[in-house]
Amino acid sequence: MKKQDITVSSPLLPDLKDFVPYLEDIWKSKWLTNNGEYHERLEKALCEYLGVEHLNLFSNGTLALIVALQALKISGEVITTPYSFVATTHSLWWNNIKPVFVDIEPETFNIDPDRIEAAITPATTAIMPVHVYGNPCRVDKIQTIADTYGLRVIYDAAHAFGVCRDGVSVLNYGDLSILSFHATKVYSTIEGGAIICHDRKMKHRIDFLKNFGFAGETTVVAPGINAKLNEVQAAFGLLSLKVVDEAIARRKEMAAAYREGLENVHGIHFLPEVEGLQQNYGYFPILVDDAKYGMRRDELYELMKSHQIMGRRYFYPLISDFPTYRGLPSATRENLPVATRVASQVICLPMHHNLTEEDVKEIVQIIKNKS
Ligand code: T4K
Repeated sequence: MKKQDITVSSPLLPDLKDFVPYLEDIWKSKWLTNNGEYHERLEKALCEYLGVEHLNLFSNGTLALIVALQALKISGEVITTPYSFVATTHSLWWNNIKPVFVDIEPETFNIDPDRIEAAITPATTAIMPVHVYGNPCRVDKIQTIADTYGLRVIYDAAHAFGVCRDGVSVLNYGDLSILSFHATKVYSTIEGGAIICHDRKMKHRIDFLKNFGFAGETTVVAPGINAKLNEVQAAFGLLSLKVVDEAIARRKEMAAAYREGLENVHGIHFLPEVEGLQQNYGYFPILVDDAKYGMRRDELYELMKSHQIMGRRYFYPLISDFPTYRGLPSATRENLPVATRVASQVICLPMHHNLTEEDVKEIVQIIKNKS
């Protein structure tokens, strides 16, 4: 039999036979979208599961980011990281906001809070950090800076589903956090996302903004957009919630197997396990230090591909290197040395609940043997 690709991610699918009764129910009710019953049930279930007070579902994480900026009326300049998926910075661009890139920390690959103050100008209104790969930013330091300068904080927490430190969800920090429920994520609604906020008034404002600004049949209170999640996807999300813990447990085992297999490979580095952190094991990034490893990152990437192992170079190129952003004064490589190095060395290894011990062994062997 022909070998199948080992993909970087694989969607979490609820049991099809459990989905059928939900679909029958939706068909019978003929209520397909616009804040239906399943939508309401999923918002409640996610609040409970994640340990947050208010959550608005969205049709994807990118629209959640765009609306979060609208909800807080952010303008001018926003300080952010170049080491993320393009959607982070695109959300600023779509709101006519100037991104200001700040370098990342080598320990976490998250924005370096010690460099934020130097990037603040009279036009700065907010900070948009990313909990990259689900590893929490230094939230206390970021909040202290925000409080000192009167700035808002919007976390792109697209990777941070279920991540808790000392039992507290990282989604409870900042003014707003956004999640992505894309098919490639630990938890998914096929496409989807959410904004987490901390008070009912803000929750209502976001409800309006994601539904054209409607606050009643004939009342439009803001220039909103259409970013609603439909009933079929909400039902899929309810069922996925039942299997997500099992999938995370499986990912944890695979991450441990990678750690064990790769710990003594000269020139291959990975992020350490952090005590007190409940992770979701969404990604397993390695850094390839070519001088020590004896092979360049892109050569290893191609070698893996030749074995049908589809790692991904998340996040290369840096956002600041894309044509839209590279002309910005903060986009220079001199301003972003750590992010530039990490982006040139990173490969995210396949990481999902469908991976087998044999898959991990094979990947480790290829990395060890360089052949
Ligand atoms: N902020 C951050 C920090 C993000 O990482 C993202 C999204 C966002 C914001 C925006 O959230 P969304 O608007 O997307 O909700 C993927 C995802 O499309 C994207 O959601 C994600 N981040 C980004 C990191 O990765 P691609 O282009 O790499 O995905 P793709 O289609 O190449 O899929 C990767 C692998 O997954 C495939 O080789 C096979 C497997 N796969 C994929 C899909 C879609 C499946 O097995 N089944 C599938 O249905 O972007």
